[in-house]
Amino acid sequence: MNALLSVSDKTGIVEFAQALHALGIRLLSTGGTAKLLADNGLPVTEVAEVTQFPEMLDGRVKTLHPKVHGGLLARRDLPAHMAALAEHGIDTIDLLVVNLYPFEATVAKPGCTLADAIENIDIGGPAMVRSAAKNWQDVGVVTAADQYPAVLAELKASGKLSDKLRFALSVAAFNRIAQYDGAISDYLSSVKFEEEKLAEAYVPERHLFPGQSNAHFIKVQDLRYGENSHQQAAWYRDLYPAPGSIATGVQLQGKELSYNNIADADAAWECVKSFKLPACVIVKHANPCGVAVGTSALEAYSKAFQTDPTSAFGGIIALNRAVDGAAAQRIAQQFVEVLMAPDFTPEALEVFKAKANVRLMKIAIPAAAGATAWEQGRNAMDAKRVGSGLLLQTADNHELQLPDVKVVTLKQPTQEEMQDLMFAWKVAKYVKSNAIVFCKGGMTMGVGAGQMSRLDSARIASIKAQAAGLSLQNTVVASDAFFPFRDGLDVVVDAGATCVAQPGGSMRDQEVIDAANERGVAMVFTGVRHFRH
Ligand code: 93A
Repeated sequence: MNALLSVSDKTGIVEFAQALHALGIRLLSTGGTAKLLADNGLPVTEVAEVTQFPEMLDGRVKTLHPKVHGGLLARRDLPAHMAALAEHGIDTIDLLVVNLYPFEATVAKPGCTLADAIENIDIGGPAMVRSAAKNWQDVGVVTAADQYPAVLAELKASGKLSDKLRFALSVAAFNRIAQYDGAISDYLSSVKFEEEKLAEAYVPERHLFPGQSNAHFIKVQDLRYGENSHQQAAWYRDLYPAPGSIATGVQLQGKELSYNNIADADAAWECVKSFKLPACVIVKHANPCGVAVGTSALEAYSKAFQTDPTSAFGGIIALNRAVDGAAAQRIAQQFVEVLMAPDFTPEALEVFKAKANVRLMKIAIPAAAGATAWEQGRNAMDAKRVGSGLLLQTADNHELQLPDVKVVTLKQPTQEEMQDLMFAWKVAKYVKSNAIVFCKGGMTMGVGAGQMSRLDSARIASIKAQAAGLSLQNTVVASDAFFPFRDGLDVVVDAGATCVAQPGGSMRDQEVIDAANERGVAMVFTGVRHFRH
């Protein structure tokens, strides 16, 4: 059996090659890899010796030779193929171990020039990987160090690789090539071609325009079904997932995530990430049914749960602080589908061991202020499928700042009310329109979501508060879009709100301001709208 080893990342390659050698496998290798193996006392044949052709053009042409590709591509079951190999003195290559020039790492480095990037486009490596992966029935193709143990295990057990493993390796190989080519196309597409600047370091503006960058998706997993059981589904992530986005999460335990789990988890996670204080968001059917901040994970959860315990049943829960034993014990008292947090203490994990179905997701909280939107874990773009088309927009990443809030009534909000208004406004951004969100003391008191009429959202919020045994007296309220008439304002004031936040901008703003003054409540304009459909 012949193995060809040609790796840029040489982690673990010596040990792997030693094990192959011990199994009687002949080692072929390229310049740098061959030298490392020889330095470690392994008998290795240089590819140049096999091809009878020296590596040339600074290594650009090392393995691009019929003696290599013939050995990889020949079908062992076809006598004509084997006769051709014999005629040209070509040996089969049965195991290919390749990892590619580090293109992604190179372009991620500050100071990388276009020339550096180009030099790190591997040609011969992917060519061999494709040859071997195409001929998976006869060749095992290893493209990552974490595949070494599985390959060795089978070779040691039976002296060959199973069909199943060779096929899995082939799929992994083509995935890797797609990812690699995606990275190259992504980088090059973002280069603004200015001849005089080509030698300068170029930091590509990634993640801005779909079609131009980050337009490559990698499958995370197939899903059992889609929104409903008769729909097929899969989960894809961006080639460069934003740190702290749910695509970067790790599932620690529990049943497989479903399509709806992932969509709701995303809604909960995006919302909880927006708070600096310990916060908890409980989502049902894409809407928060309880959001709160507190002094700890336990307090934030307990408050969030109070908003709407009925809806919280089977909810998706996100916390922006580690879940400790106390919080875990309290959360475990309710039926929970998914629980997300940046970490779980060993005590918390112990609590959920007894609830093996609960899906625990660990996701990092990304960088905060000062970082780019992407570094803060937010998508730059939003997409929605319509008919046979696609609607694209930059994501709603607007964050309201206190100085941008304009008080428009005679009555000023108190400091406490202002804090609650800012909290309510943040929550309203994550509630489907029309959104009406009553809050007090850093927790939601009533959420009206997804109604065709703003009045109905206000009424529903009030009915739900009542059902949860909460009083809306002296609450603040946020409305995701302006009140077109005074009636919406009247409904929320009748319900008990003393302070209202809305974007403003209606033709009848004055009528609504007059109404607020007449009713003796404070009102602020935010100047931004947060429709979410
Ligand atoms: O420059 S290449 O595109 N041309 C080739 O013919 C070739 N063959 C292997 N790059 C090529 N490789 C790559 O060299 C492999 O994919 C691997 O990443 C690297 C290993 O080189 P060395 O063994 O000299 O360290």
